[in-house]
Amino acid sequence: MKDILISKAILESFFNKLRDSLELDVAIVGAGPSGLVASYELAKKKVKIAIFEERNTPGGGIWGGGIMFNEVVLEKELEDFLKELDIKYKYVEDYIVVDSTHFASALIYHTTTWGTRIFNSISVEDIAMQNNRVCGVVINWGPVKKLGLHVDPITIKASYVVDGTGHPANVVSLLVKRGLLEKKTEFPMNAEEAEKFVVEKTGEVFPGLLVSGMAVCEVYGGPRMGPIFGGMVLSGRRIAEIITERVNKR
Ligand code: 48H
Repeated sequence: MKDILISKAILESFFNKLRDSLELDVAIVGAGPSGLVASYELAKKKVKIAIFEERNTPGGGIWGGGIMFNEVVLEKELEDFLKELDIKYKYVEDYIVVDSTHFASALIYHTTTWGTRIFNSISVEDIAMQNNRVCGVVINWGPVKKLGLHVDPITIKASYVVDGTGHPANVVSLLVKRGLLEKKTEFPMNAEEAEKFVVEKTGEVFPGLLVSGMAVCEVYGGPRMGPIFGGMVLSGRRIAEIITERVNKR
């Protein structure tokens, strides 16, 4: 029966992929723009990396554009990045505009082409810690979290974990609730300030744990920026720079 061969192909392929991802250089939590860009830059440098995304659709806030008008805006400094990824864009006055479905799918396509594994429908429900350092993520199925089922998770080891979970900073919050870290909360809209803030503050918040994208604003009390995504791209790039420097030093 051919149907059984189809089932076998899926099981073998998925379990090989997951088994091979049990020990990573970098685990990124959340497949939003900052996590996708960080993974793309790191995968190009042959860093062993996986993204865990609790929804079954990687792309985070990109798809929705601005109030569901599916276009996103980027600063003109990002033109070279768009060209590198063969992303189509246009100018409206001084800003670049990109169709959000094209942008999301291009980031997903390029990072996975370079070797990033994206585990969608998998939620990070906790972190692993040793010697006061974050050393991995604790995963479960996204629907298990959504339905509140009592199902124990499994652990993935990672030299670095990136909180790319957007507005709620879900990974950082796991340390905050244990009294291991303090955080502020996101400030009101100011696109110009926010775009600089998010890049400047991107980095390590706790040994082994880095924070990217909107989670940076939540952790350090930075303003939000609405549907402009240059800061998210640059924050992802900054994560890759920091981790590459550390990996090279080792
Ligand atoms: C697995 C998880 C978990 C978890 C959440 O919000 P995102 O798009 O992330 P960023 O920071 O790269 O981009 C932010 C941008 O989209 C945005 O919202 C902007 C610019 N807003 C400005 C404004 O003013 O509003 O994506 C985060 C992803 C999502 O896909 C979540 O499903 C996922 O993380 N996620 N995945 N385990 N515990 N928590």
